[in-house]
Amino acid sequence: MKPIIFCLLFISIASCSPDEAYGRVTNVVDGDTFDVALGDYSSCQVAEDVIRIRLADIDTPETRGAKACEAGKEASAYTRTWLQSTYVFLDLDDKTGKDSFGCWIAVVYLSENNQPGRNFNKQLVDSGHAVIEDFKNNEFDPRSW
Ligand SMILES: [Ca+2]
Ligand SMILES: [Ca+2]
Repeated sequence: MKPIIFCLLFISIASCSPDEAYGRVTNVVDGDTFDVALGDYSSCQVAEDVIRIRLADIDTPETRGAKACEAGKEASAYTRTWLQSTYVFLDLDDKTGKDSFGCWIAVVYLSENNQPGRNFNKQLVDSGHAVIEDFKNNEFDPRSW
């Protein structure tokens, strides 16, 4: 039995994919930042139980500071409506990982029938609440979304 379990674990860690981590959104900070309480099998790169996610390669309007605006609040409300208390799959950045604020850079997939479904990064752009901003220091390429 044990070799089989090892194999399965190895496969899930080796594949760079939408299901590197899985968990429930516990707190939405703003349009592109939120906290996820990780589920049991999200073992790979992450040691913490709750991680803060920053959506990769997109930019939403600010909700705080000098550049705060109404559009920032609307983006936050949109993300809260879609993600608060829901389960999501995460493709974490394998290149840099966390940004300078300690947030994991990730592409987030909505859970549909317990499988990674819609790409939420793309959905936020398509809905008009964010724009693409392709940072080169991560593994993601928005052109492939
Ligand atoms: Ca990854
Ligand atoms: Ca990128």
